Amino acid sequence: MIWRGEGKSLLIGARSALLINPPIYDTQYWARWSQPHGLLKVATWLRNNGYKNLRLLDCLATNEKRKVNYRRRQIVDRGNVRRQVNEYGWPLAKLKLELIKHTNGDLFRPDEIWITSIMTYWWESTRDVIDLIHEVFPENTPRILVGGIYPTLHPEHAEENLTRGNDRIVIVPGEICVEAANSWTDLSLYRDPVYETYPKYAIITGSRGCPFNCGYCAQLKLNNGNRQVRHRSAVDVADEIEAKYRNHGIREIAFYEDNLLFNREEFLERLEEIQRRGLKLEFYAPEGIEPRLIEKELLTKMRQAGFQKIHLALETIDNEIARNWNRRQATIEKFDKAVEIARECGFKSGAEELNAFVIFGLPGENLQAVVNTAIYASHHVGSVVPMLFTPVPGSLIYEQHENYIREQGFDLQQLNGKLLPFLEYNQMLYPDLEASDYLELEAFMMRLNSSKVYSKRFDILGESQVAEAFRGVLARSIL
Ligand code: B12
Repeated sequence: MIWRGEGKSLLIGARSALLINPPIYDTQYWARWSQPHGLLKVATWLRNNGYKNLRLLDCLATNEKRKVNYRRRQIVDRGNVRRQVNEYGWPLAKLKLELIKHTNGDLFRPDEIWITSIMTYWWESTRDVIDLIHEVFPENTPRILVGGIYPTLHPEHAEENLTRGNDRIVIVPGEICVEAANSWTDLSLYRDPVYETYPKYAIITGSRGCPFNCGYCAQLKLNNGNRQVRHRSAVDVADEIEAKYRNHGIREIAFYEDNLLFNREEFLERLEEIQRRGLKLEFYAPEGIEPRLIEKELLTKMRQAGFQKIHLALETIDNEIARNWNRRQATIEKFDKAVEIARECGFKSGAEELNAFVIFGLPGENLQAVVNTAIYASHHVGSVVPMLFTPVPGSLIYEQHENYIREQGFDLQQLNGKLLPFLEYNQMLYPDLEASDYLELEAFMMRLNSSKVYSKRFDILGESQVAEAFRGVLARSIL
Protein backbone atom coordinates (compact mmCIF):
# COMPACT_ATOMS: atom_id res chain seq x y z
CA MET A 1 0.00 0.00 0.00
CA ILE A 2 1.01 3.60 -0.50
CA TRP A 3 1.15 5.51 2.76
CA ARG A 4 -0.23 9.04 2.56
CA GLY A 5 -0.76 9.83 6.22
CA GLU A 6 0.72 12.22 8.72
CA GLY A 7 4.36 11.60 9.80
CA LYS A 8 3.98 10.02 13.23
CA SER A 9 1.09 7.78 12.16
CA LEU A 10 3.66 5.69 10.29
CA LEU A 11 4.94 4.52 13.66
CA ILE A 12 2.92 1.72 15.19
CA GLY A 13 4.78 1.00 18.37
CA ALA A 14 7.68 -1.01 16.96
CA ARG A 15 10.90 -1.02 19.03
CA SER A 16 13.47 -2.50 16.70
CA ALA A 17 14.33 -2.08 13.03
CA LEU A 18 16.88 -2.95 10.40
CA LEU A 19 17.73 -0.15 8.00
CA ILE A 20 18.82 -1.25 4.53
CA ASN A 21 20.53 0.61 1.71
CA PRO A 22 20.35 -1.99 -1.12
CA PRO A 23 23.13 -2.76 -3.58
CA ILE A 24 22.56 -1.34 -7.08
CA TYR A 25 22.65 -2.53 -10.70
CA ASP A 26 24.20 -0.02 -13.10
CA THR A 27 26.95 0.44 -15.67
CA GLN A 28 28.84 2.79 -13.34
CA TYR A 29 28.57 3.87 -9.75
CA TRP A 30 29.96 7.05 -8.26
CA ALA A 31 30.81 6.12 -4.68
CA ARG A 32 32.59 9.32 -3.66
CA TRP A 33 29.72 11.16 -1.91
CA SER A 34 27.03 8.53 -1.72
CA GLN A 35 26.13 7.98 1.91
CA PRO A 36 22.46 6.98 2.37
CA HIS A 37 21.89 10.24 4.22
CA GLY A 38 18.09 10.09 3.97
CA LEU A 39 18.07 6.77 5.82
CA LEU A 40 20.61 8.04 8.35
CA LYS A 41 18.23 10.91 9.16
CA VAL A 42 15.36 8.46 9.49
CA ALA A 43 17.50 6.49 11.98
CA THR A 44 17.83 9.50 14.27
CA TRP A 45 14.12 10.20 13.98
CA LEU A 46 13.27 6.59 14.88
CA ARG A 47 15.53 6.71 17.92
CA ASN A 48 13.89 9.95 19.01
CA ASN A 49 10.56 8.16 18.69
CA GLY A 50 11.35 5.28 20.97
CA TYR A 51 13.15 2.68 18.80
CA LYS A 52 15.67 0.88 20.98
CA ASN A 53 17.41 -1.48 18.56
CA LEU A 54 18.55 -0.20 15.19
CA ARG A 55 21.07 -1.71 12.80
CA LEU A 56 22.19 -0.33 9.44
CA LEU A 57 22.96 -2.68 6.56
CA ASP A 58 24.49 -0.28 4.03
CA CYS A 59 25.26 -2.56 1.09
CA LEU A 60 27.01 0.35 -0.65
CA ALA A 61 29.37 1.22 2.21
CA THR A 62 32.80 2.00 0.76
CA ASN A 63 36.14 0.38 1.63
CA GLU A 64 39.34 2.09 2.82
CA LYS A 65 39.96 3.33 -0.72
CA ARG A 66 36.49 4.83 -0.84
CA LYS A 67 35.46 2.32 -3.46
CA VAL A 68 32.67 -0.22 -3.74
CA ASN A 69 33.23 -3.74 -5.08
CA TYR A 70 31.28 -4.94 -8.07
CA ARG A 71 30.70 -7.94 -10.29
CA ARG A 72 29.24 -8.35 -13.76
CA ARG A 73 25.48 -8.81 -13.98
CA GLN A 74 24.51 -8.62 -17.66
CA ILE A 75 25.36 -7.15 -21.03
CA VAL A 76 22.86 -4.79 -22.60
CA ASP A 77 23.01 -4.16 -26.35
CA ARG A 78 22.24 -0.59 -27.31
CA GLY A 79 22.56 0.07 -31.03
CA ASN A 80 26.15 -0.57 -32.00
CA VAL A 81 27.48 -0.63 -28.43
CA ARG A 82 27.35 -3.10 -25.57
CA ARG A 83 26.98 -1.82 -22.05
CA GLN A 84 27.99 -3.92 -19.08
CA VAL A 85 25.61 -3.69 -16.14
CA ASN A 86 27.28 -4.58 -12.85
CA GLU A 87 26.07 -5.33 -9.35
CA TYR A 88 27.68 -2.77 -7.05
CA GLY A 89 28.01 -3.30 -3.33
CA TRP A 90 27.46 -6.36 -1.19
CA PRO A 91 26.41 -9.51 -3.05
CA LEU A 92 22.89 -10.50 -1.94
CA ALA A 93 24.46 -13.60 -0.37
CA LYS A 94 26.34 -11.38 2.08
CA LEU A 95 23.19 -9.44 2.94
CA LYS A 96 21.46 -12.78 3.50
CA LEU A 97 24.08 -13.85 6.04
CA GLU A 98 23.63 -10.57 7.89
CA LEU A 99 19.85 -11.00 7.90
CA ILE A 100 20.12 -14.57 9.18
CA LYS A 101 21.95 -13.29 12.27
CA HIS A 102 18.64 -11.63 13.15
CA THR A 103 16.69 -14.87 12.98
CA ASN A 104 18.89 -17.29 14.88
CA GLY A 105 19.22 -15.37 18.13
CA ASP A 106 22.69 -13.88 17.42
CA LEU A 107 21.19 -10.42 17.12
CA PHE A 108 17.78 -8.85 17.84
CA ARG A 109 14.77 -9.86 15.78
CA PRO A 110 13.50 -6.75 13.95
CA ASP A 111 9.86 -5.67 14.15
CA GLU A 112 10.40 -3.70 10.97
CA ILE A 113 12.75 -3.28 8.03
CA TRP A 114 13.19 0.20 6.57
CA ILE A 115 14.61 0.27 3.04
CA THR A 116 15.81 3.38 1.24
CA SER A 117 15.54 3.33 -2.54
CA ILE A 118 17.27 6.11 -4.44
CA MET A 119 17.48 6.26 -8.24
CA THR A 120 14.29 5.25 -10.05
CA TYR A 121 16.37 3.18 -12.48
CA TRP A 122 17.82 1.19 -9.56
CA TRP A 123 14.44 -0.12 -8.38
CA GLU A 124 15.12 -3.78 -9.26
CA SER A 125 17.63 -4.28 -6.46
CA THR A 126 15.04 -3.02 -3.94
CA ARG A 127 12.67 -5.71 -5.22
CA ASP A 128 15.42 -8.33 -4.84
CA VAL A 129 16.12 -7.23 -1.27
CA ILE A 130 12.42 -7.54 -0.43
CA ASP A 131 12.36 -11.05 -1.92
CA LEU A 132 15.42 -11.93 0.15
CA ILE A 133 13.74 -10.66 3.33
CA HIS A 134 10.79 -12.98 2.65
CA GLU A 135 13.18 -15.87 2.07
CA VAL A 136 15.01 -15.27 5.36
CA PHE A 137 11.87 -14.46 7.37
CA PRO A 138 9.24 -16.75 5.80
CA GLU A 139 7.01 -16.52 8.87
CA ASN A 140 6.17 -13.44 10.91
CA THR A 141 7.95 -11.38 8.29
CA PRO A 142 8.79 -7.96 9.75
CA ARG A 143 6.76 -5.06 8.42
CA ILE A 144 8.67 -3.59 5.45
CA LEU A 145 8.74 0.13 4.67
CA VAL A 146 10.25 1.56 1.50
CA GLY A 147 11.06 5.27 1.15
CA GLY A 148 13.45 7.58 -0.70
CA ILE A 149 13.52 9.06 -4.17
CA TYR A 150 12.16 6.14 -6.22
CA PRO A 151 8.97 5.68 -4.15
CA THR A 152 8.56 9.47 -4.09
CA LEU A 153 8.85 9.93 -7.84
CA HIS A 154 6.89 6.84 -8.85
CA PRO A 155 4.85 5.45 -5.93
CA GLU A 156 2.48 3.55 -8.22
CA HIS A 157 5.35 1.70 -9.89
CA ALA A 158 6.74 0.85 -6.46
CA GLU A 159 3.36 -0.34 -5.23
CA GLU A 160 2.85 -2.57 -8.23
CA ASN A 161 6.37 -4.00 -8.38
CA LEU A 162 7.43 -4.09 -4.73
CA THR A 163 4.33 -4.78 -2.65
CA ARG A 164 2.57 -7.04 -5.13
CA GLY A 165 -0.57 -6.78 -3.04
CA ASN A 166 1.09 -7.43 0.31
CA ASP A 167 -0.22 -4.92 2.88
CA ARG A 168 2.74 -5.48 5.21
CA ILE A 169 4.92 -3.70 2.62
CA VAL A 170 4.40 0.04 2.86
CA ILE A 171 5.51 2.48 0.16
CA VAL A 172 6.28 5.84 1.75
CA PRO A 173 6.55 8.74 -0.73
CA GLY A 174 8.14 12.01 0.37
CA GLU A 175 10.02 13.17 3.40
CA ILE A 176 7.81 11.56 6.12
CA CYS A 177 7.62 14.84 8.06
CA VAL A 178 9.69 17.97 8.63
CA GLU A 179 10.99 16.57 11.91
CA ALA A 180 12.38 13.49 10.10
CA ALA A 181 13.81 15.56 7.25
CA ASN A 182 15.54 17.98 9.65
CA SER A 183 17.06 15.24 11.82
CA TRP A 184 20.83 14.90 11.94
CA THR A 185 22.32 11.88 10.20
CA ASP A 186 23.31 9.06 12.57
CA LEU A 187 26.87 8.08 11.63
CA SER A 188 27.34 5.96 14.76
CA LEU A 189 25.56 3.10 12.94
CA TYR A 190 28.82 2.59 11.01
CA ARG A 191 30.51 1.42 14.23
CA ASP A 192 29.04 -2.01 13.41
CA PRO A 193 31.76 -4.68 12.86
CA VAL A 194 30.33 -5.44 9.41
CA TYR A 195 32.00 -2.25 8.09
CA GLU A 196 35.59 -2.16 6.96
CA THR A 197 35.94 1.52 7.67
CA TYR A 198 34.26 4.47 9.37
CA PRO A 199 32.96 7.38 7.21
CA LYS A 200 35.45 10.16 6.56
CA TYR A 201 32.83 12.60 5.41
CA ALA A 202 29.27 13.62 6.19
CA ILE A 203 26.44 14.80 4.01
CA ILE A 204 24.50 17.80 5.24
CA THR A 205 21.17 19.03 3.91
CA GLY A 206 20.54 22.52 5.23
CA SER A 207 17.68 23.40 2.92
CA ARG A 208 15.08 21.87 0.62
CA GLY A 209 13.36 23.23 -2.43
CA CYS A 210 14.04 25.43 -5.44
CA PRO A 211 11.70 27.96 -7.08
CA PHE A 212 12.70 26.87 -10.60
CA ASN A 213 11.60 23.86 -12.57
CA CYS A 214 14.39 22.98 -15.00
CA GLY A 215 13.09 20.48 -17.54
CA TYR A 216 15.41 17.62 -16.56
CA CYS A 217 15.09 17.99 -12.77
CA ALA A 218 12.48 16.42 -10.52
CA GLN A 219 12.95 18.52 -7.40
CA LEU A 220 9.47 20.06 -7.70
CA LYS A 221 7.84 16.64 -7.54
CA LEU A 222 10.24 15.62 -4.76
CA ASN A 223 9.09 18.67 -2.82
CA ASN A 224 5.40 18.03 -3.35
CA GLY A 225 4.97 20.78 -5.94
CA ASN A 226 6.10 23.36 -3.40
CA ARG A 227 8.38 26.01 -4.91
CA GLN A 228 9.34 27.50 -1.57
CA VAL A 229 12.80 26.97 -0.16
CA ARG A 230 12.77 25.81 3.43
CA HIS A 231 15.94 25.86 5.50
CA ARG A 232 17.22 24.77 8.87
CA SER A 233 18.71 27.42 11.14
CA ALA A 234 22.38 28.27 10.61
CA VAL A 235 23.05 27.35 14.26
CA ASP A 236 21.47 23.90 13.88
CA VAL A 237 23.49 23.16 10.73
CA ALA A 238 26.71 24.36 12.38
CA ASP A 239 25.88 22.32 15.53
CA GLU A 240 25.48 19.20 13.41
CA ILE A 241 28.77 19.84 11.63
CA GLU A 242 30.58 20.54 14.91
CA ALA A 243 29.19 17.36 16.50
CA LYS A 244 30.37 15.35 13.51
CA TYR A 245 33.79 16.98 13.72
CA ARG A 246 34.24 16.36 17.44
CA ASN A 247 32.46 13.02 17.93
CA HIS A 248 33.10 11.28 14.63
CA GLY A 249 36.37 12.77 13.36
CA ILE A 250 34.70 14.14 10.24
CA ARG A 251 36.76 16.66 8.28
CA GLU A 252 34.91 16.70 4.94
CA ILE A 253 31.38 17.91 4.42
CA ALA A 254 29.27 17.64 1.27
CA PHE A 255 26.17 19.80 1.01
CA TYR A 256 23.27 18.24 -0.87
CA GLU A 257 20.50 20.77 -1.35
CA ASP A 258 18.13 21.55 -4.19
CA ASN A 259 19.59 25.03 -4.68
CA LEU A 260 22.42 25.63 -2.24
CA LEU A 261 22.92 29.37 -2.78
CA PHE A 262 19.32 30.35 -3.32
CA ASN A 263 18.91 31.92 0.08
CA ARG A 264 22.05 34.03 0.09
CA GLU A 265 21.63 35.55 3.55
CA GLU A 266 20.95 32.20 5.16
CA PHE A 267 23.96 30.63 3.46
CA LEU A 268 26.27 33.49 4.51
CA GLU A 269 25.01 33.17 8.05
CA ARG A 270 25.66 29.43 7.93
CA LEU A 271 29.25 29.96 6.75
CA GLU A 272 29.86 32.56 9.46
CA GLU A 273 28.40 30.31 12.13
CA ILE A 274 30.67 27.45 11.01
CA GLN A 275 33.75 29.68 10.83
CA ARG A 276 33.09 31.14 14.25
CA ARG A 277 33.69 27.65 15.67
CA GLY A 278 37.21 27.53 14.24
CA LEU A 279 36.94 23.99 12.80
CA LYS A 280 39.31 22.98 10.02
CA LEU A 281 37.02 21.51 7.39
CA GLU A 282 36.77 20.97 3.66
CA PHE A 283 33.45 21.67 1.98
CA TYR A 284 32.03 20.33 -1.25
CA ALA A 285 28.87 20.80 -3.28
CA PRO A 286 29.18 17.94 -5.79
CA GLU A 287 25.68 18.45 -7.09
CA GLY A 288 26.65 21.83 -8.48
CA ILE A 289 25.68 25.41 -7.83
CA GLU A 290 23.64 27.86 -9.82
CA PRO A 291 26.07 30.27 -11.58
CA ARG A 292 23.55 33.14 -11.59
CA LEU A 293 23.73 33.28 -7.79
CA ILE A 294 27.48 33.59 -7.54
CA GLU A 295 28.82 36.88 -6.32
CA LYS A 296 32.12 38.00 -4.93
CA GLU A 297 31.40 38.31 -1.22
CA LEU A 298 29.69 34.94 -1.13
CA LEU A 299 32.38 33.10 -3.04
CA THR A 300 35.17 34.72 -1.04
CA LYS A 301 33.52 33.50 2.16
CA MET A 302 33.04 30.05 0.66
CA ARG A 303 36.71 29.83 -0.19
CA GLN A 304 37.75 31.04 3.24
CA ALA A 305 35.44 28.52 4.87
CA GLY A 306 37.02 25.61 2.98
CA PHE A 307 35.44 25.17 -0.47
CA GLN A 308 38.36 24.20 -2.69
CA LYS A 309 36.44 23.36 -5.81
CA ILE A 310 33.15 24.37 -7.29
CA HIS A 311 30.93 22.75 -9.87
CA LEU A 312 28.88 25.11 -12.00
CA ALA A 313 25.72 24.07 -13.82
CA LEU A 314 26.43 25.17 -17.38
CA GLU A 315 24.51 22.42 -19.24
CA THR A 316 24.48 24.31 -22.59
CA ILE A 317 25.87 27.56 -23.99
CA ASP A 318 22.85 27.94 -26.26
CA ASN A 319 20.33 30.27 -24.57
CA GLU A 320 17.58 29.09 -26.90
CA ILE A 321 18.10 25.46 -25.85
CA ALA A 322 18.23 26.52 -22.20
CA ARG A 323 14.86 28.25 -22.66
CA ASN A 324 13.43 25.05 -24.10
CA TRP A 325 14.54 23.27 -20.96
CA ASN A 326 12.69 25.89 -18.92
CA ARG A 327 16.00 27.39 -17.80
CA ARG A 328 15.26 30.98 -18.71
CA GLN A 329 17.13 32.08 -15.59
CA ALA A 330 20.37 30.50 -16.80
CA THR A 331 22.08 32.35 -19.63
CA ILE A 332 25.59 32.07 -20.97
CA GLU A 333 26.21 35.73 -20.09
CA LYS A 334 25.47 35.02 -16.42
CA PHE A 335 27.64 31.92 -16.58
CA ASP A 336 30.58 33.93 -17.95
CA LYS A 337 30.20 36.45 -15.16
CA ALA A 338 30.24 33.64 -12.58
CA VAL A 339 33.46 32.21 -14.03
CA GLU A 340 35.08 35.64 -13.96
CA ILE A 341 34.14 36.10 -10.29
CA ALA A 342 35.33 32.60 -9.41
CA ARG A 343 38.72 33.32 -10.96
CA GLU A 344 38.98 36.60 -9.06
CA CYS A 345 38.24 34.66 -5.88
CA GLY A 346 41.18 32.38 -6.54
CA PHE A 347 39.51 29.27 -8.04
CA LYS A 348 41.97 28.17 -10.72
CA SER A 349 40.73 26.92 -14.05
CA GLY A 350 42.35 23.80 -15.44
CA ALA A 351 43.13 22.58 -11.93
CA GLU A 352 39.73 21.02 -11.32
CA GLU A 353 38.96 23.85 -8.91
CA LEU A 354 36.43 25.15 -11.41
CA ASN A 355 34.23 22.59 -13.14
CA ALA A 356 31.28 22.86 -15.49
CA PHE A 357 28.49 20.31 -15.96
CA VAL A 358 27.54 19.69 -19.58
CA ILE A 359 24.41 17.65 -20.22
CA PHE A 360 23.93 15.50 -23.31
CA GLY A 361 21.81 12.65 -24.64
CA LEU A 362 18.54 14.61 -24.60
CA PRO A 363 15.70 13.94 -27.02
CA GLY A 364 16.01 16.12 -30.13
CA GLU A 365 19.55 17.13 -29.29
CA ASN A 366 21.96 18.47 -31.86
CA LEU A 367 25.48 17.08 -31.42
CA GLN A 368 27.02 20.28 -32.72
CA ALA A 369 25.54 22.23 -29.79
CA VAL A 370 27.03 19.77 -27.30
CA VAL A 371 30.47 19.90 -28.89
CA ASN A 372 30.31 23.70 -28.89
CA THR A 373 29.39 23.71 -25.23
CA ALA A 374 32.15 21.27 -24.32
CA ILE A 375 34.85 23.25 -26.14
CA TYR A 376 33.58 26.46 -24.65
CA ALA A 377 33.61 24.99 -21.14
CA SER A 378 37.06 23.56 -21.63
CA HIS A 379 38.42 26.93 -22.76
CA HIS A 380 36.67 29.14 -20.21
CA VAL A 381 36.36 26.86 -17.22
CA GLY A 382 39.05 24.26 -17.73
CA SER A 383 37.21 21.18 -16.56
CA VAL A 384 34.16 19.66 -18.23
CA VAL A 385 31.95 17.18 -16.40
CA PRO A 386 29.84 15.26 -18.94
CA MET A 387 26.40 14.26 -17.64
CA LEU A 388 24.36 11.81 -19.66
CA PHE A 389 20.74 12.89 -19.53
CA THR A 390 18.44 10.65 -17.49
CA PRO A 391 14.69 11.09 -17.99
CA VAL A 392 13.46 11.39 -14.42
CA PRO A 393 9.79 10.60 -13.70
CA GLY A 394 8.12 13.75 -12.47
CA SER A 395 10.31 16.10 -14.52
CA LEU A 396 9.00 18.23 -17.42
CA ILE A 397 11.08 16.56 -20.14
CA TYR A 398 9.95 13.13 -18.92
CA GLU A 399 6.33 14.23 -19.05
CA GLN A 400 6.74 15.68 -22.54
CA HIS A 401 8.00 12.29 -23.74
CA GLU A 402 5.82 10.04 -21.63
CA ASN A 403 3.91 8.73 -24.65
CA TYR A 404 7.13 7.85 -26.45
CA ILE A 405 8.46 6.11 -23.34
CA ARG A 406 5.23 4.10 -23.05
CA GLU A 407 5.20 3.21 -26.75
CA GLN A 408 8.77 1.92 -26.50
CA GLY A 409 7.69 -0.26 -23.57
CA PHE A 410 10.56 1.03 -21.41
CA ASP A 411 10.49 0.09 -17.75
CA LEU A 412 12.30 2.35 -15.27
CA GLN A 413 15.60 0.43 -15.30
CA GLN A 414 15.90 1.20 -19.01
CA LEU A 415 15.49 4.92 -18.38
CA ASN A 416 19.06 5.22 -17.20
CA GLY A 417 21.07 7.87 -19.08
CA LYS A 418 23.98 5.47 -19.43
CA LEU A 419 21.74 3.13 -21.45
CA LEU A 420 20.90 5.93 -23.92
CA PRO A 421 17.10 5.82 -23.68
CA PHE A 422 16.63 8.42 -26.45
CA LEU A 423 18.97 6.78 -28.96
CA GLU A 424 16.22 5.56 -31.31
CA TYR A 425 14.30 8.81 -30.91
CA ASN A 426 17.33 10.82 -32.02
CA GLN A 427 18.09 8.37 -34.81
CA MET A 428 14.70 9.25 -36.29
CA LEU A 429 15.94 12.85 -36.53
CA TYR A 430 19.56 12.08 -37.44
CA PRO A 431 19.65 8.72 -39.27
CA ASP A 432 23.48 8.53 -39.25
CA LEU A 433 23.66 8.82 -35.47
CA GLU A 434 25.06 5.75 -33.69
CA ALA A 435 25.15 4.78 -30.01
CA SER A 436 28.94 4.95 -30.25
CA ASP A 437 28.64 8.68 -31.03
CA TYR A 438 27.51 9.24 -27.44
CA LEU A 439 30.46 7.32 -26.06
CA GLU A 440 32.72 9.28 -28.34
CA LEU A 441 31.18 12.52 -27.18
CA GLU A 442 31.88 11.54 -23.58
CA ALA A 443 35.43 10.48 -24.44
CA PHE A 444 35.91 13.78 -26.28
CA MET A 445 34.88 15.75 -23.20
CA MET A 446 37.15 13.69 -20.96
CA ARG A 447 40.03 14.23 -23.37
CA LEU A 448 39.49 17.98 -23.28
CA ASN A 449 40.14 17.75 -19.53
CA SER A 450 43.11 15.49 -19.32
CA SER A 451 46.50 14.88 -20.90
CA LYS A 452 48.53 17.50 -19.11
CA VAL A 453 52.22 17.98 -19.91
CA TYR A 454 54.14 19.93 -17.27
CA SER A 455 50.72 20.87 -15.88
CA LYS A 456 49.70 22.46 -19.18
CA ARG A 457 46.57 21.33 -20.89
CA PHE A 458 45.91 21.59 -24.61
CA ASP A 459 43.24 24.28 -25.13
CA ILE A 460 41.61 24.01 -28.57
CA LEU A 461 40.45 27.62 -28.43
CA GLY A 462 43.74 28.81 -26.93
CA GLU A 463 46.11 31.34 -28.43
CA SER A 464 49.13 29.05 -28.75
CA GLN A 465 50.70 28.35 -32.14
CA VAL A 466 49.72 24.71 -31.75
CA ALA A 467 46.06 25.54 -31.14
CA GLU A 468 46.04 27.88 -34.13
CA ALA A 469 47.66 25.28 -36.37
CA PHE A 470 45.21 22.66 -35.11
CA ARG A 471 42.24 24.87 -35.97
CA GLY A 472 43.76 25.57 -39.40
CA VAL A 473 44.09 21.86 -40.15
CA LEU A 474 40.52 21.25 -39.02
CA ALA A 475 39.16 24.08 -41.15
CA ARG A 476 41.03 22.82 -44.23
CA SER A 477 39.91 19.22 -43.71
CA ILE A 478 36.29 20.32 -43.36
CA LEU A 479 36.53 22.30 -46.62
C1 B12 B 1 23.10 12.96 -3.99
C2 B12 B 1 22.61 12.99 -5.40
C3 B12 B 1 23.46 12.57 -6.38
C4 B12 B 1 24.89 12.16 -6.11
C5 B12 B 1 25.04 10.73 -5.60
C6 B12 B 1 24.04 9.76 -6.10
C7 B12 B 1 24.22 8.39 -5.52
N1 B12 B 1 25.14 7.64 -6.06
O1 B12 B 1 23.56 8.02 -4.59
C8 B12 B 1 25.55 12.43 -7.47
C9 B12 B 1 26.09 13.85 -7.46
C10 B12 B 1 26.65 11.48 -7.87
C11 B12 B 1 24.34 12.34 -8.37
C12 B12 B 1 24.44 12.03 -9.68
C13 B12 B 1 23.33 11.84 -10.48
N2 B12 B 1 22.06 12.14 -10.19
CO1 B12 B 1 21.52 12.72 -8.48
N3 B12 B 1 20.87 13.40 -6.90
C14 B12 B 1 21.32 13.44 -5.71
C15 B12 B 1 20.33 14.11 -4.75
C16 B12 B 1 20.78 15.53 -4.45
C17 B12 B 1 20.14 13.41 -3.41
C18 B12 B 1 19.90 11.95 -3.53
C19 B12 B 1 19.89 11.27 -2.23
O2 B12 B 1 20.71 10.45 -1.92
N4 B12 B 1 18.96 11.63 -1.40
C20 B12 B 1 18.72 10.99 -0.15
C21 B12 B 1 17.28 11.07 0.06
C22 B12 B 1 16.60 9.74 0.00
O3 B12 B 1 17.19 11.68 1.29
P1 B12 B 1 15.98 12.53 1.74
O4 B12 B 1 15.04 12.75 0.64
O5 B12 B 1 16.46 13.68 2.50
O6 B12 B 1 15.28 11.48 2.74
C23 B12 B 1 14.01 11.71 3.24
C24 B12 B 1 12.94 10.92 2.51
O7 B12 B 1 13.34 10.56 1.20
C25 B12 B 1 12.64 9.79 3.38
N5 B12 B 1 13.35 8.54 3.24
C26 B12 B 1 14.56 8.27 2.76
N6 B12 B 1 14.82 6.95 2.87
C27 B12 B 1 13.74 6.37 3.42
C28 B12 B 1 13.46 5.04 3.75
C29 B12 B 1 12.22 4.74 4.32
C30 B12 B 1 11.89 3.34 4.65
C31 B12 B 1 11.27 5.76 4.54
C32 B12 B 1 9.95 5.43 5.10
C33 B12 B 1 11.56 7.08 4.23
C34 B12 B 1 12.79 7.37 3.67
O8 B12 B 1 12.87 10.28 4.66
C35 B12 B 1 13.99 11.15 4.64
C36 B12 B 1 13.81 12.21 5.69
O9 B12 B 1 12.72 13.03 5.42
C37 B12 B 1 19.01 14.07 -5.58
C38 B12 B 1 18.12 15.28 -5.47
C39 B12 B 1 17.34 15.36 -4.21
N7 B12 B 1 16.84 16.53 -3.94
O10 B12 B 1 17.13 14.41 -3.50
C40 B12 B 1 19.50 13.92 -7.02
C41 B12 B 1 18.77 12.95 -7.93
C42 B12 B 1 18.49 11.68 -7.17
N8 B12 B 1 19.73 12.68 -8.98
C43 B12 B 1 19.21 12.59 -10.12
C44 B12 B 1 19.94 12.35 -11.32
C45 B12 B 1 19.16 12.42 -12.63
C46 B12 B 1 21.30 12.09 -11.29
C47 B12 B 1 22.17 11.71 -12.49
C48 B12 B 1 21.59 10.57 -13.31
C49 B12 B 1 22.45 12.97 -13.29
C50 B12 B 1 23.22 12.68 -14.56
N9 B12 B 1 22.57 12.85 -15.66
O11 B12 B 1 24.36 12.33 -14.52
C51 B12 B 1 23.49 11.30 -11.84
C52 B12 B 1 23.69 9.78 -11.86
C53 B12 B 1 24.16 9.17 -10.59
C54 B12 B 1 24.39 7.70 -10.65
N10 B12 B 1 25.28 7.23 -9.83
O12 B12 B 1 23.79 6.99 -11.40
C55 B12 B 1 17.70 12.77 -10.06
C56 B12 B 1 16.83 11.55 -10.09
C57 B12 B 1 17.39 10.27 -10.58
C58 B12 B 1 16.40 9.19 -10.69
N11 B12 B 1 16.07 8.79 -11.88
O13 B12 B 1 15.92 8.69 -9.71
C59 B12 B 1 17.52 13.50 -8.73
C60 B12 B 1 16.19 13.27 -8.06
C61 B12 B 1 17.68 15.02 -9.01
C62 B12 B 1 16.92 15.50 -10.21
N12 B12 B 1 17.61 16.08 -11.10
O14 B12 B 1 15.76 15.41 -10.36
N13 B12 B 1 23.21 12.54 -7.71
